[in-house]
Amino acid sequence: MTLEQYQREFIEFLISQNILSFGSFILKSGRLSPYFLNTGKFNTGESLSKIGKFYAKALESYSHELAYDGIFGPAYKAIPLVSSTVIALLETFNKDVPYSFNRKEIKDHGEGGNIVGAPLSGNILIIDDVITAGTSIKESFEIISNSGAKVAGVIIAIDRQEKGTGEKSAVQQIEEDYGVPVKAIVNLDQIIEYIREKGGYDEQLLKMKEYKALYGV
Ligand code: OMP
Repeated sequence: MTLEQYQREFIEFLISQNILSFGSFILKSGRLSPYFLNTGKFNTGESLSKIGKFYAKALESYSHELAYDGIFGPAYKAIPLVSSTVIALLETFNKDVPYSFNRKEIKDHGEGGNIVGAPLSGNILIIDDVITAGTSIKESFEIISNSGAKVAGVIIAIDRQEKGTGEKSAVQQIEEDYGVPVKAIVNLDQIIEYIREKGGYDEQLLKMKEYKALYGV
């Protein structure tokens, strides 16, 4: 398992901000998880600025596999993620990328339409926080294809690498069903590697490994 420097810094940042926490958490799927990613805690200017830079860095490192014309962030949680990522792409990599997000409410007056920001056309990358079973992300695929655009791929913060309904992970299933790459800034194996390298997380490490043995792919 290799960990690039920015990935190490990302995990460090998540832990320091309590965005990645260890304990006992009931997931949407009903599973009891020893760790949880709470991106609702990207709630200051500094943390938002940093998360945008990490997504941008990951997008640059996957650029040979992931080509896109615009980025879509599904409401509500991915709206600040897409906004901070396009700012970071401009400021760090000098790339001015169109972005958009959806409204959850149907708008029947004014400019109309459910998409705010750049019109969806060409190859659109979806940005989101975490995929466990893959339920939430499917809506984004529908929104993009209903607009006549194509999904270029997906970028998320953490790939939990756990089984969906079958033997594959939700990420693997989406890659197979839609034929697009799904990339993460880091995955569960890398988080495990990080806490192993760091030391002092013996109990958490044990629980993460148990969880992986039970639900991992
Ligand atoms: P799926 O829709 O099952 O892919 O789950 C994704 C959603 O699960 C996220 O949008 C969150 O609401 C929630 N979640 C987290 O935010 N962080 C986690 O570490 C795990 C989950 C989860 O419940 O699986």
